[in-house]
Amino acid sequence: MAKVILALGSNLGDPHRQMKEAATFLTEITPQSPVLSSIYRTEPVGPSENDFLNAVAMIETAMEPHELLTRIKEQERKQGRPSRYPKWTARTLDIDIIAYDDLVIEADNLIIPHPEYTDRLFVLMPLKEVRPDWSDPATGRHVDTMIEEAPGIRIQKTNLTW
Ligand code: PH2
Ligand code: MG
Ligand code: MG
Repeated sequence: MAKVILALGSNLGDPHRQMKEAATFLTEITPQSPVLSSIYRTEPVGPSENDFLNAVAMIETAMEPHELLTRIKEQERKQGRPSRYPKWTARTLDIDIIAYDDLVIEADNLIIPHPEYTDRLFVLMPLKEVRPDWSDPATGRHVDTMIEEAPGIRIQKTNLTW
């Protein structure tokens, strides 16, 4: 079984409901319950107007990375996200594979670890909750260092429940 870190985000179509549906999906594809961070309200990075809800989940899965990606894309579509989608626009649900064990891969459609999470507080803060000991498998940088060096955004832990 591989330990996989996923980042969840939504800023369209009742984001709290979208996040809860995503968590239900994760329980369906894994034998053990996912470990979930708190839900954060975050300032959009990029041109999107609405605040996001963001969180991190850690799952254990026997699925290979590409198979997992296919299941995730299916779920994003089920939750109302068109399959072709301009980068950066508002979205009902985005699930990104941040890391898969300590694998480092660069395929056309899948780069692991995720190439952009290292300077995104909306991933790093919830990641620190779930894995306070986290170091990036590609660079070895500790999550605390990445948090210190990431550009500041408005980010707030909420009391929203899963
Ligand atoms: N996702 C993006 C672009 N910008 N900003 C926030 N706050 N949260 C996100 O999840 C997010 C974003 C692209 O996937
Ligand atoms: Mg994505
Ligand atoms: Mg994303």
